[in-house]
Amino acid sequence: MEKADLLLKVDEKYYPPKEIVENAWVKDYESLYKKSIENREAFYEEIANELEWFQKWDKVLEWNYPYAKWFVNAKTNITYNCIDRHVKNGKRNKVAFISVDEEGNERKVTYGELLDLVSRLANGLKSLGIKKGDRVSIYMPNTVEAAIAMLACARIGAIHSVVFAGFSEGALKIRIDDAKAKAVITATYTKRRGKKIPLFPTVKEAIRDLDFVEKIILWDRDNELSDEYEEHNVVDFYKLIKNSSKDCPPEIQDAEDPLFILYTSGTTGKPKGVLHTTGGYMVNTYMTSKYVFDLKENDIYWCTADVGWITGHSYIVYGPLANGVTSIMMEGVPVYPHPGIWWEYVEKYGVNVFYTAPTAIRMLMRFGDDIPAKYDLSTLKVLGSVGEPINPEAWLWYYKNIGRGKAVIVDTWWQTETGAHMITTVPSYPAKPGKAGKPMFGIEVAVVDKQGNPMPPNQVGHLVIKNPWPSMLRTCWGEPERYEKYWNEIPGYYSAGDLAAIDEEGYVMVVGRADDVLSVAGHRIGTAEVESAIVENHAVAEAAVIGKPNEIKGESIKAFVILKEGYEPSEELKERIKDTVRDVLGPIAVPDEIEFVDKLPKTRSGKIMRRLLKARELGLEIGDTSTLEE
Ligand code: 6R9
Repeated sequence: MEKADLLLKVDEKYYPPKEIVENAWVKDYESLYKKSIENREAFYEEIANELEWFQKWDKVLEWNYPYAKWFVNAKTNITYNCIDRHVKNGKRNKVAFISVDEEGNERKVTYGELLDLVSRLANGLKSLGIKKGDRVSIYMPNTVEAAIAMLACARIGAIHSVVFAGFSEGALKIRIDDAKAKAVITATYTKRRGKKIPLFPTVKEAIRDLDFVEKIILWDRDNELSDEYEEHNVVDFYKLIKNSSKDCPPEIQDAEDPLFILYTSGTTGKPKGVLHTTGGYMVNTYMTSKYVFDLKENDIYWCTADVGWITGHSYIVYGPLANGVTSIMMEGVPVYPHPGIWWEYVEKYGVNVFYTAPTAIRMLMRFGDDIPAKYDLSTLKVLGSVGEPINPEAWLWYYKNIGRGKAVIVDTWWQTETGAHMITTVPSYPAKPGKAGKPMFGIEVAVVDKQGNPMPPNQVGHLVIKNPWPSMLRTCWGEPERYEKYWNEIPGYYSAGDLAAIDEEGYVMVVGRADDVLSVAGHRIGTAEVESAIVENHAVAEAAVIGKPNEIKGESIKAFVILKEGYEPSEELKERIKDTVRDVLGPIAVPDEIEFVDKLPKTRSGKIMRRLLKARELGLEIGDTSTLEE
């Protein structure tokens, strides 16, 4: 907890500029928060009434611990609120997405065009036999085509399951298999650092033994595949769009009909399929986008996340579109072709709201203050942070060098499971560097011990949410027991799996994960997932993985590996093991360090005590070893 103690000392408050407070949707956080807690259902109902429903709810919430139904019996379609509603309200020619890449190519898609593309693809999916409730895996570059694919599924009530395109064959296969996807939507490749990274071959390999996958819908980016190439199960994405009708009435979805599955790392080797439903997710992503980013009609908004993560789902696709703003989507990395590329685009497009991750900020910081100084960043008013704790040094750099003291920072804490922001300050409220801040409207949080007793101010404990909320996960796909665990770990509360502390003024500081989940460059990676990838290398008998503090990535991965009889440790073997992890899981999960060992510390029940490995590695107190085997 040394790092935490250090952070707790940071208590300086940064007040927002007057213009931001005066123009904000939420001018008085305290009173709106109070109102939202005094009558939570009335609060969410008021927000829900800003959106369109084919039929209104009988009841806002039906809470049958730990199962919730929000907007009971209401009917809507999220794409109707994200697209049709704006087209109907005179925004047909307003740009919805500006899809850009590393080379400065851009593609603008208006709300009218988006309606056309999504409707056609939706009809195309129907023509392939995909219907309401079917699962469709999406393995796409971070371009507007990915958003179109997601929205087309949502239009017809098919459940999308986006898999981050940085994942490799093994990770993709597990996800397609678990969801029993009927189709996979993919592209020939994605672009990164000027290189084409093939996607289609990975999909073909991943589905080789999965006979329930009936179709691959392929975005042939360079029209390089000839007609003969189209086998009976491969359909061309744009041909399907072109050949389908543009009239596709949205499927009437119940508020509780599933919208998507998104896999996230847990404490076992198998990822959890977090399930989100329609109505509550729509209301909460709409509300938080509006209030936390203070989105206004003419704002240019840019979230640098990838659609493969929850941040991309909620804050590239659904939340911003529900608010009808113009969003930028970029395919590529923040440092290519040069480390000022993001700031170049902020200037070029006049970005007002910018949302990124601490790992990116720390990386860009290293290139120096001169780089952002070259650009006009004066349009920025809200700067968001997400994915991991932002250290005060990075916070201040972001504030000074990007916001130039004129923009506010919102440090948004939330999870795949929560669907939307849970803890953050709103733009009109003073922020403290390194502390996410205050609970969102309708949300009550606490920091407690394992029994659920509240911790005194500034003491680190388990972060819990005390009430159900509209965008909460409804279950884990096919594994209700894993869902129930969130609510049973500390009875009565939702356990986030994070450690946190709350100061005397009620600002929450999230310190990090409490479980065996790593946070590498803001991405959640289960230690068990990496370990099982390592043992796929034929030379490896057993492996244990820990996270080590890393200045840029938050955590780096170190693996302790026991080799099988007959294999000798060598540098070359380390590289081969890294290759195995890259092939199975993808580059983000590759260990930075590998150490060969003869044995691993284990509990009597055979569980690897990663805590001990970590303590030894970092030269810390070993702590309780009573369960150690020997
Ligand atoms: C949105 C997202 C969730 C985990 C979460 C926590 C960490 C996210 C944070 C943060 C401190 C923040 N996390 N935002 N920690 N401050 N502002 O990242 O979802 O990929 O599911 O990760 O990320 O540890 O539990 P997800």
